[in-house]
Amino acid sequence: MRIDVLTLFPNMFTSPMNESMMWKAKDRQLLDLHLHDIRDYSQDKHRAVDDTPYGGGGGMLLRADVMVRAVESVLPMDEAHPTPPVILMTPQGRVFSHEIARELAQHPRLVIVCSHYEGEDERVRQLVITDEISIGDYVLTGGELAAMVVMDATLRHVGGLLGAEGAELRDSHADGLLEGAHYTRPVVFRGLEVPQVLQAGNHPQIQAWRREQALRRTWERRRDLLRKAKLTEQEKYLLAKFAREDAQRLK
Ligand code: 6GU
Repeated sequence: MRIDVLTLFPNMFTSPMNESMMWKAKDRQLLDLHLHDIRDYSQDKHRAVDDTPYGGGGGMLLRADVMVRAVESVLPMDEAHPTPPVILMTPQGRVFSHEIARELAQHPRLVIVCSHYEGEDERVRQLVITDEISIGDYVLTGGELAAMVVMDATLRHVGGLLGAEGAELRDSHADGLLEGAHYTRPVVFRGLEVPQVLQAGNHPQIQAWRREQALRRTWERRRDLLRKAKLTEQEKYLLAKFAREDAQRLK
């Protein structure tokens, strides 16, 4: 996948993108990352990229001419190449999720625009932006960290990045549930023992136990996720049991 990132702070990406998974993605040629400094597209003698808003109110906005020139410079201009999604990172976007990461991973190219200051001239959206993404309900000083979150989560779904085949299918959120507990050696640590069922090595029993643990953890921490999860009759029965246990504790 080719990703072009437009940013005022390209250096913010160098260390994170050269470690761990992102480094692996580049090493395996699953990621072809191009960083572009928005300032290079200013034609102003002071390399200015922002200006004051019409109507006052304070703050500075990224200028439409600079931003549109920057985006158009990275878009393929021939018929043979379809226009990639041009994603603006902004707290006003749709909230990023596992599903959106999978959706983005289907594209051979993405263009990611990092917003800054108090935002951008609305005509940037109207002219070149095709999608807007937020990573949650809080405000960051710029879109760079959010862009890295989106790239990391997306690249995990691009073929061959994950070590164990299909590890992304076992992830928290892949089936709508959180993951349960995991253990490695030693069998007893500070008096805490690995559950018997895992030690015994009966795989159908282990599968059933893991599913119940995932269900229990989701019930305890993120009950909102259970409404969307696909559950068997047996699992719905377990949820009813958890609810009864909660009710017992309240008595
Ligand atoms: Cl994408 N940008 C900024 N500036 N703040 C955010 C965000 C993005 N997502 C959540 N907060």
